[in-house]
Amino acid sequence: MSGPAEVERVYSAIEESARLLDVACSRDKIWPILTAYEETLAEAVIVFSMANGSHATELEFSISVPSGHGDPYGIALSNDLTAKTGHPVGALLSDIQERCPIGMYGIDGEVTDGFKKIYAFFPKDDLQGLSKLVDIPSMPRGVAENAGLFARYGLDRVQMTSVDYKHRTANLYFGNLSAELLEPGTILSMLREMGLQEPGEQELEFAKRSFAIYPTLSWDSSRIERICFAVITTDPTILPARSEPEITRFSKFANNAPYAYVGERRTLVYGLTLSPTEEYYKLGAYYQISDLQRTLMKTFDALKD
Ligand code: GPP
Ligand code: MG
Repeated sequence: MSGPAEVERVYSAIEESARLLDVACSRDKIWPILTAYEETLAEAVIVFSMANGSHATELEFSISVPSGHGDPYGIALSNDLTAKTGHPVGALLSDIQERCPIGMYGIDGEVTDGFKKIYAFFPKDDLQGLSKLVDIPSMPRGVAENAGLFARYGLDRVQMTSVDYKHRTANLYFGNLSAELLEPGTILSMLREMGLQEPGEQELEFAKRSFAIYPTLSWDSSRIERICFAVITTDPTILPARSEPEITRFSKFANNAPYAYVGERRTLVYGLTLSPTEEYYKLGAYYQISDLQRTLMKTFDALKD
């Protein structure tokens, strides 16, 4: 299929996903993003992500971009998806590119509000050490100030980072999590030290299955803004939420979101997110996958009690 036909195909899938959730879909915000990266769509990993609570009115779409495709931030700037800025958020990706090997990129947008983030994935066999990221000049200083805490809990191998140009935040996606860290008591003590909401027993059992944990930091304060525990699965029933309408909404999305890999079960990534004042869930339904998701699924979806 040609680039424009791919844009049409992916846009239709985004629209269908938004309809499932009664989220308004702005063609004017989505189309320019898909067009800017249209050559990558056929082979990309593509995820549609919903959330609850105060985030229920948005749906995000994330699209992987091969590292050889050109600088994704340059493409975003030249297509006016985001404005050039003197804020350090505008320097972070190039600082990372200068110092770290990049296996793949990703871009991310909101269906009502357009371009949001860029991801830099490190190579699968070359996760980056926290200390290397601490030394990056434009990193939020909260990374350095919390580095000791992260390391004490075994959060020291980084799979990828994301730069959120809209909210001016960055995420560090930690992998290689130890079974000890994932024990409910350890998670609770870490969240307490971070000053974040402490979840209940059911949520802690869920968090035990995490394959990645990622804090969000900003340039305004060294406090951790939020942290997310991510669980990969094909099981559409694992959400530990308690409210019926929420369970129904997530279940509708998990069971009906469009996906393009016929003959396999949908790849789902659930996220439990904790901020100082909030606890909420996210669910990413993968529209397109690669062998990486298949491998992760084999490794992590088997880890049920
Ligand atoms: C989730 O971050 C991460 C992804 C959806 C990565 C998948 C990316 C690809 C390009 C395949 P998040 O949405 O939970 O973080 P935030 O809340 O900061 O947006
Ligand atoms: Mg997101």
